[in-house]
Formats: sequence, structure tokens, C-alpha cells
Amino acid sequence: MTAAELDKLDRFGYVLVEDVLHKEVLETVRNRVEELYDLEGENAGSEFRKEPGARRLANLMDKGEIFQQLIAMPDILELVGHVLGPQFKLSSFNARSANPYSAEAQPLHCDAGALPDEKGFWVCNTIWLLDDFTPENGATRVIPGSQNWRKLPQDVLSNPAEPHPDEVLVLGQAGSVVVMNTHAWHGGTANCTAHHRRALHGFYCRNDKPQQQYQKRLLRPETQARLSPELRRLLALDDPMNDQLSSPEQKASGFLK
Ligand SMILES: O=C(O)CCC(=O)C(=O)O
Repeated sequence: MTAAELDKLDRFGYVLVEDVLHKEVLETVRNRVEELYDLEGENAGSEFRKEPGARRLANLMDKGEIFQQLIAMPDILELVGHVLGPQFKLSSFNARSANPYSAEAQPLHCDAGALPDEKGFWVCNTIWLLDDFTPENGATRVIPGSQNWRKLPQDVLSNPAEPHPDEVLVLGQAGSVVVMNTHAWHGGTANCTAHHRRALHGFYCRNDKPQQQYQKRLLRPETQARLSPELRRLLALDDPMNDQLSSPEQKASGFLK
């Protein structure tokens, strides 16, 4: 990671890393994502949430080795660690695809409704662009610097779904990854084009917080058995504190809680 990348992440709350997925890998990921949308049909995304105006998939760690490779990429993890400190884990790994001609924009939100606590930041998302993000196709908007405001948009804005004077669109080419401190106010925008706008969301949190999706419960035993020690650590599969924090009875999740 470069000093310029770290500076952007610190100041604006996000940084775009280009050319992370090369052509063949990008195509493999896109194909697998489309295959999953077809296979899962109406149930797609149901392990987490469905969303009007967007197709979603959840629990990607259990749905293909390709996703397991992405989630442990050292360059991206270094940036995530810059936000969260050394002790962090995967919170969830999902896909979101803004539908063609969908006017449904997401309200500005902080992931998991999270405010920084006395130890600092505890949520960080990575948005993997499977299509170019353009001004027209539902790119993510973000309010640069809002990760430091320690306020939730729904508590201070009369309508978090409306355009915000300080928002910027995060634009970039397919194959790029946006690492975002998601205490920053952000959200998907309307897609005014005839094509899906697809992305993966690899969401991480600090070790002392609950996973958004409890990986130990969601991943099939045969998947868990095949994971490397590094991936087991990243998913907190052998962490009793995570079992306590993330069991379904205790978890808090959802983009507006
Ligand atoms: O896909 C996007 O553009 C952002 C999605 C997002 O922020 C969310 O689903 O919480």
C-alpha cells in the first residue's frame, strides 16, 4: 500500500485500488455470480436480506473457492488493517447488483449502524467492482470525511435517501476494489442504465464485535474442513469469543440495523 492510498483512506474514508482483478479472474467471478443468481432464483440473498431494486447474494464464502481467494488478498487486507488495526475478521461476504433502470437508491447509512467506539473504528467494507461504476449506473455515493463525525445519518438528516450536498460518487473500472471505512456515510445510487451494476462486498469488523453473518453457522462443514489456517483465522472459526459475540441470538445486522 502506498502513502497516497493511506492518506486517501484516512482523509476521505475510502480509496480505490485499481486492477486488482485481472481479466480472466474478473470473468470467472462474474460467471460464478450469475450462475448463483440463476441457481438461487427467488431465494438469492435470503441468508441476509433482500432489497428492492437490487439482486443480492449472501454467504459467498460457502459458494466458491474463487471468493475464498479474494477475501484473503494481502494488499486489500493491509488496507483493511489500516482502518481496523491488526485484530479483525470477516463479518460477511455478499454480492449486490443494482437492477437496470432501478430508481431505488439506498439511504445514506453506516454499515451495521456502527459508530466508532472508545477504541476507534470497527467496520470496514471492500467493494469489488464487477462492472465499471459510472455516474449513471448506480455507483456508490459517499460523504468524504464523515467517518469522523460520530453521527448516524438517520439521526441527523430529515431524509437520508435524498442527495447530500457533500456527496461524491465513487467511480472506477471493473476489477478495482474500493476499501471503505464504512463509518463514513454511504449508499448505492439509482441505476439509470439498461445493465446491471454488479459488485461484491467483503465486509470486515474488529475482532471484539459480532460478525454480521456468523460464518461458523453459515458455512457447510465440508467447506470449513477445506479452509486454510489463514482463512479459518480470518473467519474466526476457532475463536470462542466470536462464538459468543456472533451467535444468532446476539447479532445486530442490516444496513440500518
Ligand atoms: O453496492 C453499493 O453501491 C453499496 C451498497 C451498500 O452500501 C450496502 O448494501 O450496505
